[in-house]
Amino acid sequence: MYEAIRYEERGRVAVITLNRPDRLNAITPQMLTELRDAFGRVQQSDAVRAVILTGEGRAFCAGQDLRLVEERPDTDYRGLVESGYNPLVEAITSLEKPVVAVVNGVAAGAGASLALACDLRLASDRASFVQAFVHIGLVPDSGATWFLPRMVGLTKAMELALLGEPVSAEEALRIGLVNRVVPHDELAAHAEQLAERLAALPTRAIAYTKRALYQGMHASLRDQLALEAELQQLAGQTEDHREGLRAFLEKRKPVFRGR
Ligand code: T3D
Repeated sequence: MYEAIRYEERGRVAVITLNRPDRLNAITPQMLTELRDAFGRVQQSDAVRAVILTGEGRAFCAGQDLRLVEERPDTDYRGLVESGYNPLVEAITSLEKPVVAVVNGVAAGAGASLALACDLRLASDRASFVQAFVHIGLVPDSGATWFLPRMVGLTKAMELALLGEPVSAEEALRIGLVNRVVPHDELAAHAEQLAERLAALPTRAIAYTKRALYQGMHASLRDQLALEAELQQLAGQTEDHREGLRAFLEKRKPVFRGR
């Protein structure tokens, strides 16, 4: 069905794999279309309750395919970013299921941005992050200028964006760019475990929590308090909330169904 990515559903977990390993999974227009489609499928599916985004081969993603940029006659960069990358970033952040970037290798340019747009980042100890844009005279895009300062602070974000130096997995963990770093050979097992754990959570509450946290990045305290009340009202009507309460009172583990 797809060519530039692979899409699999492993029980409650969808695994989306960037699949151009010979080009370090560099992004093409086709890959963007397929990714948007895949995240749309996940959103529609009742069965899928967590997503892994990862790369085939030695890289996570090297960003925009620069060979295509060189070849293409189109100089409408605004249009390309607005219609290609931006909807994908929004599809990930607004997805009502948790998304884990399983960063198996280098994540550069918009490839790094895709990882930043995910809700959690689990990195191999061989992973690295490069704000590569400056090396080709471009501006960090696909949300990088929004995510970076919020994740690592303005001082570090400025350094990463201006100098474009690679950040090792260990350094990424230290500065708050990733959540966890694991030995490369154990990455797949850790990814599966984490995604399974997320898939077993109360999915509606997770969706509302994502929304609250993202909106909170640019809301006043008053607006945020109002939003929390509104979302709590929604969460309070879910089956999973009732199950969580029952399980607590019955001193057993809850079995959430994502409803
Ligand atoms: O245009 C628009 O629409 C605007 C949007 C822009 C969004 C962006 O993402 S701009 C940023 C684009 N990405 C980059 O600038 C990163 C370019 N790549 C690199 O800096 C390095 O390749 C890496 C740091 C990612 C990895 O370095 P390394 O030493 O591990 O690998 P390498 O030897 O450089 O690359 C291996 C191969 O992959 C090589 O091909 P070859 O020589 O074996 O045939 C290289 O050309 C190819 N490759 C790597 N990155 C890209 C790529 N081919 C096409 N596009 C790439 N982005």
